[in-house]
Amino acid sequence: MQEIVEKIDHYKREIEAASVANIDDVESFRIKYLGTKGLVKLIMGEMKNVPNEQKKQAGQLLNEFKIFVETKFDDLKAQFENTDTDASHIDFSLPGDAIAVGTRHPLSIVRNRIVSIFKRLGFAIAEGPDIEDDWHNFGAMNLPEDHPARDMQDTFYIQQNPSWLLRTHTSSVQARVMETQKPPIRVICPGRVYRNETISARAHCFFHQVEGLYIDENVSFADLKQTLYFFVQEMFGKDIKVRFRPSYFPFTEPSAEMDISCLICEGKGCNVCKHTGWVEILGSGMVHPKVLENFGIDSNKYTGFAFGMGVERITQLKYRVNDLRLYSQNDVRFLQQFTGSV
Ligand code: 2NL
Repeated sequence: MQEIVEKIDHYKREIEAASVANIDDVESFRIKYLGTKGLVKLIMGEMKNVPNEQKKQAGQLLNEFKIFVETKFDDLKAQFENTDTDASHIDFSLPGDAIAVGTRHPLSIVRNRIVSIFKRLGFAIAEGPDIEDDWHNFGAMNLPEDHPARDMQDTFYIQQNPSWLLRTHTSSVQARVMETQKPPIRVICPGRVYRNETISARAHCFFHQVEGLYIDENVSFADLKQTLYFFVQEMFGKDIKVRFRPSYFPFTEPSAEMDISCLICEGKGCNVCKHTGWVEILGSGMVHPKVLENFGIDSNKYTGFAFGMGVERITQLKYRVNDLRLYSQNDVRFLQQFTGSV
């Protein structure tokens, strides 16, 4: 017992005098006195040699000693903790770190512009799933069983019998609109579509489309022409000229492709318009009566027009992007060129 008392006295003096120069010294102090093999533990180990009747007193002494060491440790540590609350030396007038602001993707910029033009004409926006069943993508659109677009080579099948596939156009979204709404219908459907193509500058396995559909009584081809003419004037400027060429789509009859006068050479002839003065920008037509009937819409009462355009194509004409792969490579040197565009 006497031995412990002396030891504690001795170390108390040593600890009282202890000083530290840095945080490493504080850690050495902790290890020396409070560590698992430290002095406090060592003296505790000696308790077993103290006679039973003195154990209580020795225990108390030891406890006080332990608290004494811990208090000293806390004091030493506090010397190195930042207790500086004086902000007078901080210059609040210094400029902050600039936040790197991203840019909108060119396809988003162009899609938003297309959509906002049609919104002003009273079109609502509709969206739908990228993964579709055969009916919404093909069947309802009057694409016959043996149509090449249904080919495994032409699109991505997730499952067969029954077919689940990646949609090849956003007509599937319009199919869902016709399924759930009654005419008059006036919707615009932006979205990503897929084709099983080998990737090159001019082809990709996915691209972006905006399709439109307008069904009501007395909707005519004149409405189609004027609506699309208004659209290209808003998109490319009032001086734009348009022409319609007869075409074929299984879901429209009659069908037409719309060309605009070449923006690059103003119709004089260049390699963008292949020296014709015209560039194709979209496909369109009067909705095939069979498509209307597929959704229980009376084709004697109602008519409609529909169109579809590739957002990449419009972006290429607006921003002269000549390689489709740039749109999905995420190269900031490309994307940063659209800074400030909304
Ligand atoms: C193109 C051509 C087109 C349509 C899409 C359509 C939708 C319904 C009914 C009838 Cl619900 N037609 N869409 C019509 C004609 C052309 O797209 O070249 N797209 C990139």
